[in-house]
Amino acid sequence: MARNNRITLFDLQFASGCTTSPYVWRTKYALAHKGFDIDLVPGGFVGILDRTGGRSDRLPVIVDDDRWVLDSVVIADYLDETYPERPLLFPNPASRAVLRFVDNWIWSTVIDAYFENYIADYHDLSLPGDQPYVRETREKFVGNRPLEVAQAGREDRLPLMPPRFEPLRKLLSETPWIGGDAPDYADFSALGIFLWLASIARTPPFTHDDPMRDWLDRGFDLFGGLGRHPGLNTLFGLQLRPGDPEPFVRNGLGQQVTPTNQGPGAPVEPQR
Ligand SMILES: N[C@@H](CCC(=O)N[C@@H](CS)C(=O)NCC(=O)O)C(=O)O
Repeated sequence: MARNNRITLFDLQFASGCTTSPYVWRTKYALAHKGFDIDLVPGGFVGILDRTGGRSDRLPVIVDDDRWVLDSVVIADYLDETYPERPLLFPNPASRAVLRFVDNWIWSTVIDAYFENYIADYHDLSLPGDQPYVRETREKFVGNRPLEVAQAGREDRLPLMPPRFEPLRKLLSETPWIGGDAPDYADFSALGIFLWLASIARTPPFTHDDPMRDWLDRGFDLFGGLGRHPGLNTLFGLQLRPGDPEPFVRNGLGQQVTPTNQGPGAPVEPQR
């Protein structure tokens, strides 16, 4: 298996050559975590079916020697099952449950919140040959409006988003990685979603001092800077205006939701 330690991965790219799909991003991290070199098959949205020989119209897809594996989570399971002697993506049963929670929460917090705010950029950054397809399919996701109309006014919406990330900030103030002392697939999944955001965010979504930055920087630096493609935009530099909400709880990191019970007389009020 994996002749010469190489596995083929079909990429989903923008014109810059940068990966956009969060599912492909996490598969890149999964392959790197398992110690494989990646043979990348470049390409965009149009022609996935042809590139994969009719096997899939969605990506990621990997080929390990002659074995084709579809779907990012199936790929992660395949890698752990086939190569159990290499670092595990799901080191214990809880990691799978954490992945589900992180996926559900971050998808609704990030993808749903940011999709329309960057949807015209998403189109413009696509390969020229993909743009008609991207416009036609994505207009349906934004209520059949022109992408430019959906994106308009984002300067009023973007400052409302950063406070939504407080649960992740709190978690990361207590642990270096979502997976604990070392990153696991839940980190790679979450990093992949932020890398999707970095692939489209032509105006930054977070303030320069956002506490998530340390984890994001460490995550993007993993595996020789896997998340540092020059086509990616910085996530930091959102300019707030008077009246915008505080983007995160200052000096509140590490506080528990309720104080530790130290016996009678201990404070009981929830801390926010
Ligand atoms: N459950 C699949 C989802 C894959 C998926 O939806 N990929 C998207 C990119 S994020 C895709 O290939 N889209 C093709 C298209 O929009 O035409 C996985 O985890 O691999």
